This record gives sequence, structure tokens and C-alpha cells, in this order.
Amino acid sequence: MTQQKITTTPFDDQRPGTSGLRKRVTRFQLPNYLENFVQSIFNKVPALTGGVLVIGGDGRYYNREAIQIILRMATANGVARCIVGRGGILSTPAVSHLIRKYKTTGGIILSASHNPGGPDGDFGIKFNGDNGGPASESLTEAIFAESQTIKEYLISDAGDISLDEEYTTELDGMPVAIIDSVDDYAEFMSQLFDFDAIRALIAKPGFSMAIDSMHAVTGPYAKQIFEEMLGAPEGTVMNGIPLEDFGGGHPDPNLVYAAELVEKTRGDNGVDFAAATDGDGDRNMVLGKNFFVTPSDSLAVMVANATLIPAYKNGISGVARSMPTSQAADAVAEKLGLNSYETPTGWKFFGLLLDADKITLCGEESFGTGSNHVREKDGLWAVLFWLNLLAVRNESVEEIVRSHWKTYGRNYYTRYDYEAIDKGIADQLIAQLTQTLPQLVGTELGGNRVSYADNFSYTDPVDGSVSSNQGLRIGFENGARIIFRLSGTGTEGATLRVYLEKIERDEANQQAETAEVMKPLVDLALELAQIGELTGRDAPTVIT
Ligand code: G16
Repeated sequence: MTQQKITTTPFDDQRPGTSGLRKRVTRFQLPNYLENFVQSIFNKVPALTGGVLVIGGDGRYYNREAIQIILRMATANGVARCIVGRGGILSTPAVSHLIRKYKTTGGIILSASHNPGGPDGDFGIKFNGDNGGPASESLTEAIFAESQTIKEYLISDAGDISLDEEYTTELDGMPVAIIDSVDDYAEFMSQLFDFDAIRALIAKPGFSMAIDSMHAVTGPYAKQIFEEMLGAPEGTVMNGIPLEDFGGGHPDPNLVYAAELVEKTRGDNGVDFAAATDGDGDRNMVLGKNFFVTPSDSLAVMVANATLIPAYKNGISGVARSMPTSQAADAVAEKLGLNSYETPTGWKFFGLLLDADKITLCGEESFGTGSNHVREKDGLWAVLFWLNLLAVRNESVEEIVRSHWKTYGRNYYTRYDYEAIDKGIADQLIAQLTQTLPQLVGTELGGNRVSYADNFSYTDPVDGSVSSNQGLRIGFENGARIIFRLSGTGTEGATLRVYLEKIERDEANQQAETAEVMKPLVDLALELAQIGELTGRDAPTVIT
């Protein structure tokens, strides 16, 4: 077996988005497409030569083929050793944990997260560095620049190796360890949370719960943790077998795509606790009986209650949220005297803050919460956090959230997504709106005075790097906000996201339905951005 030097030419669309490079499977299957991007990673991360690399993915279609290609390229590029999850399966937070636990040089994660899979679905790839977190923006830009001038890549002509047994083998002289995908992660979780208390909660007569793995990566993790280690009845984990096409579903844990789970929480016989996770296991949705916890509220509740959880019992340093995430966590940080930061969308922006211990917890409106235990958001960690909280406080999900609102105010929140709109039109909409922003400041809109209207720019407090053009913000004196930005994870046309927030501090007014409360703000947003006129859409694709 020998190392081959293959001549190639660049593809112009390999700039990573919010979270790595995501494209249709058919694009990744083009000759040299995956190889060019992987070689660009090796060229820009020289420490991988002689280093150790973790490789795993969410099990979607093309995962196995991609892993074999990456292994052949790793050995040809002089990687000293690879660690791969059995069957090619590793959740995104599990990769982050393995990088940190085994002090590897980094990891390659194969996932398009919550995007649909299958031969006509999406695929994705991203590189995480030795802190376990997604590559910084400067590194992803360097990898992209490399992909634009690439002329050759290195690959071994060795054959495929089996990924389905736990063993150590060699590929052209490079040791490859195929490890259990779940054990390290499950053991780690048992160190962070009070498993005895959670076990007692689950065993309580009358307590019921459901966990939806959406036929994605967390199935084996959830079964081992909830059913085997914590004693939940068999069947608690729904859709627990990872499938290459996620059973034809959209592995996105929200009220629309996890409707089967939501149904289980409804009515007098609804379960007391329910949660879903996404394609690669980093997102989560938490529900109580007849009750939905918004991701922004989930983060705020975690910050307020962190010291009740063993891992955070000595206190936390601070919290960060992405700009479009509601300000609910800020209110808690202020009251408790904690650091609080507003970052651009994308988990990569939390990394330096976590490394510098400026924050302990972080989260996003896009169904992501996490902490300094890894450098990715972590779906099952969030589920365990909530179960631990229920066990300690001995209250229902709804009681915990309502008492939180009473203390800190309720941040009503909704997001409108317009998917697959024409890219030119989306750019025009953002450009027009950007021009009108300066004139809005100080004016009254819908009965509220605009206190700021800008294009969000972030200066990282740790390394001073600046990230601009991160979304348009309109903030009102009463704390309400309207935010517009284009998604960086879609694979077709452009996705316009409109995020809306309104704060209600008076407990007497905290019972109203979100849609009703948000209607005036929604109407204002539609009018300001001329969404109907420009896109021709009379309704969003999804409301979360
Ligand atoms: C990724 C990022 C998140 C981001 C989300 C949505 O999540 O890791 O930080 O909030 O995309 O990004 P956008 O609004 O640009 O589509 P995931 O779960 O898709 O990896």
C-alpha cells in the first residue's frame, strides 16, 4: 500500500458557515470534493502530522464512506493515531469530550446537525481543535482560503477497515482504535450530575417521562444513560435507533418536528417530563406536562439554579448567550452578580470565554445549551441538568419556570424562519433594512421608542478579534427586540430568521399565549423588512 499524491482543482463553495461546511450529499460525493476540504484542514493544522485525531459522525448517509476516506488521508498525511466511534458514530459533544479526555490534537465531526439526511439530504464536516471546540473563525477562513488554491491531496490506497467492532488496527502503519461510542460520555455524565437523585425521581410512583432521539445519534447514548443507568422503563427512549435518513424525518428538536413527543406531554395523562435531541446530539428541547420551555428560558433557569447541580455547586463565573437569544439569562446574571456576554450566533464564539473561565454556562435560542464540561452544546447534558433540577427542587417543570418568571420577568420569545428564499432577494432585504436602521433610533414604533438599531459587531474580550455583520438588531426602551439575520447553516438559497422578544415583568400578565403577545411586534417586523413584498411569502416556513 502506498501514499498517493492526487492532482485536484478547487471548488468555490467550501467556505464553512455557522458550523462547518454543510452541503447536499450529492455535492460531497463529487470526485475530490470531500478530499479537497479535508486536505485543506491538514494543510492548515500542521500539528495533525504526528498528532492524534478523533473521527466520528451522526450516522447519516455517507458517514461511513467519508470516514474511510478521511482515515486514508490521515495516514497519508502522517497522523500518528486515529480514534473512531464504533460504526462511525459519535455525537458532537462526545467528540468534544474525547478530544479533551485523551488530549488529542483535534477531531473531525461529520454531521449536518438537524438538517435532513439520506441520499438526497445534507451532509457536513467540521474540525474541532485541541480544546474540544469548533475551529475559530480565523481558522475556518484559513481552511477556506486553502481550499481555493489547492492543487493536490495525499491519500493512501489501502482498503476499507471494519468500523463495527471495538479493536485496534493499523492502516498503512497508522494505529486506528475503534472505541465504544457511548461509554466515556456516559461515565462523564455520571460525574457531573447526581445520578442517585435522578434515579429516585424516575422511580417515584406516578412520575413519567419520554426522550425522543429522533432516529439520530443519541439513541444508544440515551438508552444506556436513561434506561440502563438511571432505571427508566424500557421504551422511555423513542426513535432510539440511528438511521441513515433519520427515518425520513427532520431531526430537529422543536415543537414542529418533534410533534410525536409533544403529543405525549398533552392532556391530564401527559408525561411529567419530555425531551428531544437533534441529528448530532448537541441540541435539546425540554418540555413539562402541557408545557414548553423556550431554549432561552432553559438557559436562564440553569444559570439561576446551577449551584443545585453537583458539577456547579461551588458557583459559576458567568454566562454567555448568542445575540438573538432572549435576554432572560442577562437578568439572572445581573441579579447574581455574574459575568454576562452577548456573542454572535455560533458555538465557536463561546470557546475562548469558556477557556478563560469568564463563563461557565452558555446557550442559544436555537435549542442549544452547554457548559465548560465540553466545548460544544450538549443535548443529553441539558436533559440530565433538568432531571437533576426536578429531583432536587421537587417541583414540576412548569412550577420551576413560572417561579423563575415571577422573580426575573418573562421574556416572551418567538422566531420566524423563511427558508429557501432567493439569495439575491435575501441580500437585498438585509441591505435595505440596514440603510433604514440609523433613522429608526429615537423614533416611536408601535408605541415604543427605539433605543438602538444596528448591525451587530462583536469584539472577543479574550483575543480582541472582531466579527462584524452578525445580524440586525432593533432594541426598544422597554427591552423588546426585533432581530433579523440570514442563517449560516442552510443548504438551499437563503434562510431569513426573524427573532422577536418582549419582556413582561408583571406576574399578572405572564399567563398569555406567546402568539397573542407577540402579534404586534411580528406585524411591525414584517412591515419594517417588507418581508411579504420582497419574498412573496405570506407566512414563514416554520415558527419556533
Ligand atoms: C449551529 C451552530 C449554532 C447556531 C445554529 C443556527 O447549530 O452550532 O451555534 O445557533 O447552527 O445557526 P444559523 O442561525 O446560522 O442557521 P447546529 O446544531 O446546526 O450545529
